[in-house]
Amino acid sequence: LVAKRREDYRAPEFTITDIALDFTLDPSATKVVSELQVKRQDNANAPLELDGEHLQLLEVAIDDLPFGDYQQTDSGLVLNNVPDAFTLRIVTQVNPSENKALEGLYLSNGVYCTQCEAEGFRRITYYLDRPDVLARFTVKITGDKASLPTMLANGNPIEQGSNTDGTHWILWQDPFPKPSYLFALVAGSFDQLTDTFVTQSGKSVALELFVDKGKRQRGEFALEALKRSMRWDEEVFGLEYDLDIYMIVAVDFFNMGAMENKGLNVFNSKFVLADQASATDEDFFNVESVIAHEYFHNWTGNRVTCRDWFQLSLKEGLTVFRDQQFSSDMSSPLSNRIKQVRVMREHQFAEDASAMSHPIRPDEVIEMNNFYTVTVYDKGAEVIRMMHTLLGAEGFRAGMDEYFRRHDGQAVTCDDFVSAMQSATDIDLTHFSRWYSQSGTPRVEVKRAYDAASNKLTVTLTQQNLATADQSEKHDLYIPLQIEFLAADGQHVAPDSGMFRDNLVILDKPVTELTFTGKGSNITPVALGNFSAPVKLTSDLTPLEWLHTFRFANDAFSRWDAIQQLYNWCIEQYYQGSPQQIEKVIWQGLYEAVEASQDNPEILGECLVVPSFETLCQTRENIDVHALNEARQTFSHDLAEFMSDLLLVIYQTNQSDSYAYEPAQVSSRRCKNVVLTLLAELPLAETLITEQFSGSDNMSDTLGALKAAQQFDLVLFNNLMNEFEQRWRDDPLVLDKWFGLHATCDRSDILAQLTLLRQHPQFSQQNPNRVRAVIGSFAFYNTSGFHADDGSGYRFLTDYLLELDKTNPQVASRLVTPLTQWQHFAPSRQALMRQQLSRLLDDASLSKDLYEKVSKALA
Ligand code: BAL
Ligand code: ZN
Repeated sequence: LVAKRREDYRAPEFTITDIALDFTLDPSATKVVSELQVKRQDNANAPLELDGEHLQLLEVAIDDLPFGDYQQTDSGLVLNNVPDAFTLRIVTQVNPSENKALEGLYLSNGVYCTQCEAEGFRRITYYLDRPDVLARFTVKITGDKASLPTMLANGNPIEQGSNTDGTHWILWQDPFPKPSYLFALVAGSFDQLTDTFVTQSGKSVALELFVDKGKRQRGEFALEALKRSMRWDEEVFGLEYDLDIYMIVAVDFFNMGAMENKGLNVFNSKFVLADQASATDEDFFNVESVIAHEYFHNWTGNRVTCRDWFQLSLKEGLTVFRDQQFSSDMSSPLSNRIKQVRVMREHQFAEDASAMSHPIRPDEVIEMNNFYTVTVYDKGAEVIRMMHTLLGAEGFRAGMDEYFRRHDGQAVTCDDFVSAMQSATDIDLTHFSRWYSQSGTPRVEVKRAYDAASNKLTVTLTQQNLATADQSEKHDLYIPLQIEFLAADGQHVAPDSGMFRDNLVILDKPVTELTFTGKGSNITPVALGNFSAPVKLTSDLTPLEWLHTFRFANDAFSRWDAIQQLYNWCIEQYYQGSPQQIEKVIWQGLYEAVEASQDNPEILGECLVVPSFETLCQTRENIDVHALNEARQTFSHDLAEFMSDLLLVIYQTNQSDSYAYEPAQVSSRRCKNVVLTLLAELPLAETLITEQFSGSDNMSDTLGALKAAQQFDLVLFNNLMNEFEQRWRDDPLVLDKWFGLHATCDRSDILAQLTLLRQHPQFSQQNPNRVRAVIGSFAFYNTSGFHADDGSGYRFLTDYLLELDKTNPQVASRLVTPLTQWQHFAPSRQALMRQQLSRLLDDASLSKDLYEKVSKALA
């Protein structure tokens, strides 16, 4: 298998200006007639090489005459001796019901739907399936009138009619030229929600949301979220919607979260359906943010798209940043920022430390689906955020305006984006743009040295960029570091010079020094405010200084982070077998920090979450998994015990009367449930858990009780889980939460439990949500079970992936991730994990998705 390289990009030899598609839908034999207007782009006599996979070719004609001078290959169709401009007609047949990979055209619970990004269109018809070929699409769909009353494609419906054989047809036209990955078709029977949005220029847009029959009420929140997104993009970026109709369809079988097809988003139903009884606050949040994300793609992705797939972060990093800003405006900046940083520290840092390390703009790809990663998305968004920090909100907006002015309607590169941003700032972004080409997580160290003779304190900020699996040579990066300095009395002090702006210093060389003259030695640097750069920070702060930071820092994120650093330090003392190093004054300090925050459930709810096992792994090497996991748990237990009286008070004061999804309630509920999980370390929690479970009027509290019960004791957990199953057994989306809780339970017979879960009537290997809920939850989050000392957890995952890979390689390749991230663990464990990776590689029919990740992980 050969990797494609970014540097090998060549402009296409032909382009397609128009495509007319004609679908006759049939579950096992859908006929696709495609009529293309093709134009040669260069003068050479090159053949036309079209992409195509899993297609049955029925007919080829050029300018209405049958054409036979072609070869079919594994990956497409090569047409020789074609004219410079011509009409190409290709007829193919596909089998949607057999398509279990869920790419191209497939059936989701009886609904025809498509997924074409990145390279799924080639499973529908032969085409130049690359993002830099933009064509106007016209789509005719014919299907059974009774079972497929709704038939949708991109753009506007322009004509429809009925046939005498019980079928009907509809013609859709999308006036905006687009790449094939943005094509969509949906046909089925739905409940429909409709609304209207009037744009800032007064245009009326019809909004239509399609959900499974009987789920209409669960779609209401998503529709409201869509309207909020549309308004926000107008207000913040001046961007208005461009078609007369915007459609969203929720389907049950979907590999990704959602897809931004022009005018016709297709969503995983998990990110559309939400109501008080069935959805947690987190579900509501996710629905709103994914709805916004896909909507924002209409400009950042669709109007301006990617030249090639190596540029994926051009649209994804930028659109994630935009949805993050939106969510932050809709709810709370602090909890949003913490959520984003948790993703970076738990998952992105892990990816960068693994064999899959890649820059946000990758250089080499075997299977593009493997690069829809936390690096391209979330680190990509962090890079955009740094530009926002450097340019300021106004400068950033000016740069965005210029980006659209230059590139609307084009397929462009990350360099084009940076160049547009450059036009809006005096800061030279050349050095900064290395963030696009360099992989790995920079380390930044903060150290202090005091010279008593001159009464001068020097704060040294060192950046270090270590080799990664994909790149041995590294360069210094341009790192905007938000920083504040606290004196012993909590007052802020400023260095003699060297700041770029108030509270912002630029690290653009290996070592940067800041000095304080005449201010004594007792100054606490509070670095990485608001997580201003995606780096790992180490510093010489003492535990008491972390508490000092919590008390006095201005930046709310830094206050939260100080507590996290202190927890990390405490857990390390347990891990080293010397918890007595944690003096009474530190326990007391933590108690007082919590006590002082009682009227702020938002920060309290965040501060009372102990760093996850995965986060703890990112700053350690040669890890003894069970010792670290136990250290974390014992610390949590001792923390809960030390402040149990206070936790009880907090639990009682954060009870709300009736449910509403609004920021104050969400914070308070989260705080209450975080406290309940901590209290679950103690015997007194049983009554609280059972009472919360039976009295709950919403899914957040119900799930909070179940999570606490999982922590508390297996008997209670099983009882409540059985009750929950009875209530929700016919609701697969809700039951996914139940599957996930079972799969993450710390119990010795976990593999037997997983086998039972796989036999559950609601489990289906064809449905990615179910697979992720059971297998994904186990592999990613069941530390004790997945990392069992005998390697049985690794073997279980491997057995499963060998099976799943035959039908859905994309999902299999996502789930292999924890097995490939062995780098931080002790050598004996690495060997066990690699043993299972070798079993995967031994499979001669392994998909290229899995091959790419597994072969790298074994290299
Ligand atoms: N473009 C794939 C799904 C998403 O990021 O919106
Ligand atoms: Zn996206």
